[in-house]
Amino acid sequence: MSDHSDVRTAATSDTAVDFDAIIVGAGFAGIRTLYELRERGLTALVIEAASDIGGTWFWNRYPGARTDSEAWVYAYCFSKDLMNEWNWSERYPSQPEVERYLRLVVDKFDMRKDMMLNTHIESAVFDEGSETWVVSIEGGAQIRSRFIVTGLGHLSKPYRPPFPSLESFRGEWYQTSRYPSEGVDFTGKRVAVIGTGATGVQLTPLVAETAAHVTVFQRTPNWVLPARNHPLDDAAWREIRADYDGIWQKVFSQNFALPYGSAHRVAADVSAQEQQAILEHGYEIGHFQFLFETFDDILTDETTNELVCDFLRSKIRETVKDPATAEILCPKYPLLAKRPPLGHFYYEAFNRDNVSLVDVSDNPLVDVTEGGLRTADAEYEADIIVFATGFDAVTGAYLTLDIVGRDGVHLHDKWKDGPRTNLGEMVDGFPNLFLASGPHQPFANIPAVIDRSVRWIGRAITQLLEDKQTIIEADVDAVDKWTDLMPELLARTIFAKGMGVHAWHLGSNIPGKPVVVMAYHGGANNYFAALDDEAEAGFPGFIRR
Ligand code: N01
Repeated sequence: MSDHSDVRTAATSDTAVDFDAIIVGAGFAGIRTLYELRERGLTALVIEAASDIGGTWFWNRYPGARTDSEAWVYAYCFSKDLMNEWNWSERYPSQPEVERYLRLVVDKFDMRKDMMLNTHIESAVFDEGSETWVVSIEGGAQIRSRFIVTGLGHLSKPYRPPFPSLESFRGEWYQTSRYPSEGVDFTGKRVAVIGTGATGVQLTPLVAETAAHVTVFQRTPNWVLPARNHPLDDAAWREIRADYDGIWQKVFSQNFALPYGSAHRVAADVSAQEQQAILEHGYEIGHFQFLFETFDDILTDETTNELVCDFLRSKIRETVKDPATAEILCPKYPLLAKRPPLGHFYYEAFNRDNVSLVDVSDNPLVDVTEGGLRTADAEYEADIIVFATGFDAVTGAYLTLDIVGRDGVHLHDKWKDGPRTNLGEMVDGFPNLFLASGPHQPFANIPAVIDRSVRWIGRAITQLLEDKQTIIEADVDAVDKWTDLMPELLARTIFAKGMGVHAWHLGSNIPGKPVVVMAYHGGANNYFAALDDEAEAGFPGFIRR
């Protein structure tokens, strides 16, 4: 990494740009963006707050952290060389392996020289006089660029419930999304795990292996699907590589950007007996494949959804030996109202003598005590508390960074009632600011969405430069149209039921956050088509000059 000691001080009046683009964040999106912009002949600098690259895969190093998408498509597809070089070892690789992969990418393409790590951005301000962005970093230095691209991640701003007495806790406490790199020794400890989302579900069985006791505090049960992880041997890789391009084509044609086909049937097409046989077979295959290759109407038809919910409840009751615990683990809301986690023997963990479940749905945790946690009428002792309590998702990271557009408008004011974008790529009044990964993009396999989003950004910039123009900005009418489309699309799916169950994709997991539709629910494939259409039509939803 270069030290970039040439960045100017705040006092400078020089308006020449230091780089064509500044990229915020060195996670999946930032790395992909750097590759794209360099390929298009632009100079770019990636600025990252953490001490190394990886984004979410840098911070979330808790036990059990691994991908929930199949490895071979939770990856980059921009380089054949890279695709041929890297063999993931498992269907769902663990955090250290994903981190190693991202490091390989960065080193292979010699990216560190264009990265500034350990650097906290305080603000990014559009200077109307010079039509450049001025990024101020901690310590007073400023860097100026023509374009700015944010790779902030949907799940990067941690959320922890504001328990007023946390500092009085005599034990240790950790947040999964800021987990210590040296790890935590749970041996012989009484551990309290708060949260049963994808993170808590991955973490709990592993912590239970060494802890004296694990108490899991559950507010809302989740529909945990079996992951069915397995190693990937040479034969598996030969099969993947025999048609890797075909696999990616499938990804870009699928609703959730996953390499699946469809079931070609709805539940009502077959008898009750066949329905159960199909669900049993799908459950054995596991993963989200269960959702897409059993019946095509799970996401849109309430009767089919309830049929599948009944099936999954029967699996929970079959797996968890204590009937009272099984009942607490059974969700009473539709499948897909919240993003379902994948379990690696999660339900089985509750059969261990050293794991217990506390239902805090009606009797919430109110505070931490010196010796543990408490609800209104009970106390629970713990030596270690693990907060697996999720994120101020999608917009959280954007609103923390002070981004100031035309006329001194702050993005956090513009978005105070929820995000407004055109195509999830740009915001009116914020010229030359691109969102590589941001609101109003699909709720889908993230690296694939990033790939298409960044490709679109590259095309938009190239077009601008070819047309000898300097400014591109979202058209306000197009922004209104795209933003209004979000609730319409959501309403056609079961995801809409997430309003009542603290779903992060609607912001309803954060007290006081506006509950709005933060993602595009019209299918990732349709979103990719919309991006292509916009580019091919010459970017009509954007003002250029
Ligand atoms: O966060 P979450 P997460 N008292 O918001 C609970 C991705 N991901 O980090 O449901 C008690 O899902 C909260 O309860 P409730 C994936 O997209 C991917 O687990 O709000 N409990 C919930 O149980 C995922 O969807 C991977 O009622 C409280 C939990 O904390 C997303 O990240 C791995 C509470 C938070 O669950 C977020 O998952 C992990 C309180 N006061 C995550 N406050 C991969 O595999 C909150 N909770 C790649």
